[in-house]
Amino acid sequence: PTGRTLGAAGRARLRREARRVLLGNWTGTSTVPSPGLYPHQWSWDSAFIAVGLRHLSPARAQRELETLLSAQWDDGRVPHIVFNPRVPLDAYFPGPDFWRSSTAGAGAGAPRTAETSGIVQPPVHALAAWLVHEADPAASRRRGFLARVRPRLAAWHRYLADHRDLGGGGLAAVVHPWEPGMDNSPCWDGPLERVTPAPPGSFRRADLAHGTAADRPTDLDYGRYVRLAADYRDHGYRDAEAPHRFAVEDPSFNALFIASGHALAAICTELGDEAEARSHSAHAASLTESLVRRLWSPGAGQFLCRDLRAGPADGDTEAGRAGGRLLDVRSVAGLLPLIAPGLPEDVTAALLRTVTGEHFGLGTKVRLVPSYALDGPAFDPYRYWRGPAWFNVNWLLERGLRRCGETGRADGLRADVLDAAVASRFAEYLDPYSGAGRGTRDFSWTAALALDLLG
Ligand code: 9YW
Repeated sequence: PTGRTLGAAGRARLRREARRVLLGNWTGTSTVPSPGLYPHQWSWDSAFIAVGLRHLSPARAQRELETLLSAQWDDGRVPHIVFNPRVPLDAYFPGPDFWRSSTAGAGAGAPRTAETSGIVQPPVHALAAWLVHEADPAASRRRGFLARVRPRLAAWHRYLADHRDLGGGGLAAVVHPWEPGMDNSPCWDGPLERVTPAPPGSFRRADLAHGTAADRPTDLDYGRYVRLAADYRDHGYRDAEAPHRFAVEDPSFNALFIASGHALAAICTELGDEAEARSHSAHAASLTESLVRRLWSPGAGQFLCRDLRAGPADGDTEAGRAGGRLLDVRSVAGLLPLIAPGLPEDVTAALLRTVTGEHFGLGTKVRLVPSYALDGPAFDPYRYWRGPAWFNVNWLLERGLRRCGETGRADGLRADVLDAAVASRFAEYLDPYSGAGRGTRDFSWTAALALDLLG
């Protein structure tokens, strides 16, 4: 692959700079997303980081994932943050003194020795483990990498299947806006209206010391995030008992679950366990079927989120049967199922039209795909997941396009991601129109995924 504007020297520089970022953000056992803003280990960040680290050091990439998985709870959940005990308590909010996993989460099997959050992030880990293995299969076999992570990955997927099918239709639901990893997506505006925010004086945001307020979620968003997390904690992080006032089926979370299910099947095949491989493939296929049945909107030409706590819209008998209500909000999350094998052909064709059409504008209006429709009423080119383009999302779309045989478009997107990564000094996210970097710089997954796209 060659960058549109990056020559050999540019590529070498990108490789050198990405390496500098990843080595700089390495703590000895894992990588922080950003030393100032996010000074601990984040779950899906680590999966994306491992995908890039495999090009520098497959052993380090393995370590990244193993460190995260070693903080897995007995019920199988992989927490969204693993706290570094050497980092001061007030460096990040909400920190270990808020989540109190080792005590509040004891009933759900939280680790005793590590402090973690109690919510999860998208299950990208089996996909990452498989890609890490593929980078150097001989070294992976020598270290018994897949054999070590396989039971933990299987338990993680089992947690999602057994504890998170809150709608009863076969998909995994998210119970907090931080879980799908797209914190302040306009998709959550409706569901969050039902949540009484925690009083503003009851917590102190640490993010504003590092980020511009206009680029970050609002105080009202934070009040609601805190309330939902505190309610979960106060019910011992037990899904059967927690009120889960926020419960949404998100297409991107489930698409990653599907892609990781297929990866877990490949891992089992590699380990010679064909029976387990078949059961993971069958589960991934049934998730795909549920995804289409419950979240596909032919009218929108994309997948939508289903709000499980909303009543059906008038006359919407299909939604009534499925439970809850589809949210009429165009987030990029609804395009990410392009990475999932086995979608019906008409669904894939419609997704490809939507990604390049007026709402997302790939190749016409923008170079990188925005997080939310350019013409949506809540669009804001600066504010986090309400418009800016993110590198992990675009990396996933590049894979999706390539998987669908859209080689030209995938090559173009790849080139644009690489250019934007260099030009923005590995920004956390970008203004989708101007390509100007926003948020923090030297952001780990931006560096890692650029490295991966360099090949
Ligand atoms: C926060 C670490 C995380 C990402 C999320 C992103 C943000 C945490 O940062 O959430 O404090 O807002 O939304 O996807 O994993 O990079």
